[in-house]
Formats: sequence, C-alpha cells, structure tokens
Amino acid sequence: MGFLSGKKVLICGIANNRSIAWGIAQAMHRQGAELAFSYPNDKLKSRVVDLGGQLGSDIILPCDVTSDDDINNLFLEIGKHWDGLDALVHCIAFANREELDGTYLDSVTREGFALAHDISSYSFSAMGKAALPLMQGRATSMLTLSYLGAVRSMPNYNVMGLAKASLEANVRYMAQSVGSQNIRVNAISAGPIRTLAASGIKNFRSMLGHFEKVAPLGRAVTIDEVGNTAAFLCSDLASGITGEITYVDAGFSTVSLSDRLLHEQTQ
Ligand code: NAD
Ligand code: 0WE
Repeated sequence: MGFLSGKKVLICGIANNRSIAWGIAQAMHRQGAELAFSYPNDKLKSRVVDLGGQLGSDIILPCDVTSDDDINNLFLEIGKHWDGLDALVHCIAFANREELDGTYLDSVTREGFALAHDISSYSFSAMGKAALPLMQGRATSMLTLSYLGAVRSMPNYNVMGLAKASLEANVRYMAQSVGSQNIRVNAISAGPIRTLAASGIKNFRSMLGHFEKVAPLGRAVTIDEVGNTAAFLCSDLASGITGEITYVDAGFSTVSLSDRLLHEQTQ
C-alpha cells in the first residue's frame, strides 16, 4: 500500500511525457493515488487523455486558467466524480516568449507583466479558492512549482522571475489563509529540466552545463525526483509542512563557489 492510497488528486499542467506534472502523476500513481487531470485547450486534450489513461484515470477535464468559468467548471465537474479532493497540483506557467529573451528592462511590457502574473501566480490562488469546497473535513494540500529565478536574478528569465516571486509569496499567504481548515500549501523549486517550457529558451543547453558543474550532485534533476518529492509533500507524511518552498535542485542553490569550477581555474 502506497502512502497516497485512497487520496484523490487533481493534476494541472501536463503537456507531454516530459512535463514535470507527468513525473508527479506517475510518482503519485505509484503511491496509490487516484488521479484527475486538466488540459488547457483542444490541441492538448488527446495527449492528456492518453497519458491519464496510462495511469488508470478517465477524469480529464478542460481548464484554461485565464478563464474564471473554466476554473469554476473544473471543480464543479470534479465534484460530480468525487466526494472530495485531497490534493491540487499546479504546474502551470506562461510568459510571452519575447519577454524571456534579452535584458529584463528591455523586454518587459505592461501587458506581458500582467499575463505572466495572471497565468503563473494568480491562477494558483484562483484554483485554490475554487478547490476549497471539495477540501472540507479532510487533511488536504495544494502544491505548485517554482524556480530559483524567483529569488535570484537569472539571464532571460526576466518577468517569469517576478511572477515566481509572486507565486512563492502566494504559497505563504495561501498557507496562512487555509491552515485552520487543515489544508497545507507548498511549492517545489525545481532545478532546470528539459521540458516543453524549456525548449526554445536561448542558451538552455549551456545553462544546464553550468548547473551540472555547480550542483553538488554534479547533474541535473529528473521529473521523477520532483515527482517523488511532490508525492511526499501531498501525503500525510508531510503533515507538519506548510507555507514552504522545497528545493529539488541537486543542491545548486546552496552553493557559493563550486569545487568543479574552482578546480577548472586552478589546474
Ligand atoms: P510544460 O510545458 O510541460 O508545462 C507547462 C504547462 O503550463 C503546460 O502543460 C501548459 O499547457 C500549461 N499552461 C500554460 N498556460 C496555461 C493556461 N492558460 N491554462 C492552463 N494551463 C496552461 O513545462 P514544465 O517545465 O513541466 O512546467 C511546469 C511547471 O514547472 C511550471 O510552473 C514551470 O515554471 C515549473 N518549473 C519548470 C522548470 C524547468 O526547468 N522545466 C524548473 C522549475 C520550475
Ligand atoms: O519556468 C520556466 C519556464 C516557463 C515558461 C516557458 C515558456 C517557453 C514558451 C513560461 N512561458 C513560456 N512561454 C513560451 O512561449 N522554467 C523554470 C524553465 C526555464 O525557462 C527559462 C529558464 C528556465 C530554467 C527562461 C530563461 C532562462 C532560464
């Protein structure tokens, strides 16, 4: 019996089998969770139906998080399938591609700033709010995905960094506002992973190379490693953890000067 057996979990943000959300879905499935999934548009529907089916799920519902109606309908539909919800997993981010290139001040715009914050941060509050009725009377949790660019500047990450900073503050404020209902709210800050959201990002390959040199584990992290941590954080094993940002980054964020880079200089 897995540590999530009997738990009902909604996972939002699968685009394909490289998505972090897919790593989370598989890890939670291994631990015995029952899963439901959302997809943002018809183009992605068949892929999510297929991947969900591989984990025994036939609850696959539409939700573009820029729409209040979509968000409300999503939880109404979940309520028709399930008597409640034990965990909400949010793996959604978006900024205009042009704003993930060049210097921050050159690329930022009023509209792009609003869009990035709407999809990448506000949507977590909106979904959390809509999930509340289904989370009453059980020990439940909400989880989102962040990145180090929230707390350190990062070339080209630009407006997404501000949106992730907002998302991390969201985790703390949401945790405070639902703690008395025995609902926990956390984030995983993951190291860089080659997913759809990372494809086409300028210099992603050399960024990964630098990451591997600096990180104490000397390698990138996988969607399975993020998935296993997500499964833990959404389980009763993590019943004392809320408002927290857990780093799954091979130690990268803990390093000041890396051994490997120092040796490169001194050899
Ligand atoms: P991904 O492209 O597989 O997932 C991003 C998802 O966001 C997609 O499924 C996409 O459909 C969804 N999305 C975008 N706009 C949406 C909208 N309006 N409504 C509903 N869904 C929408 O990439 P990923 O890397 O798995 O990203 C998942 C999360 O992990 C994101 O929050 C990302 O910021 C975060 N993250 C990624 C990395 C990385 O290096 N890949 C590192 C740390 C954190
Ligand atoms: O959060 C992310 C990526 C989020 C993302 C990616 C895209 C690409 C396609 C948001 N919006 C879009 N819009 C698109 O049109 N990551 C943590 C991965 C990532 O993205 C970077 C990174 C890393 C790491 C962008 C610049 C620098 C580093």
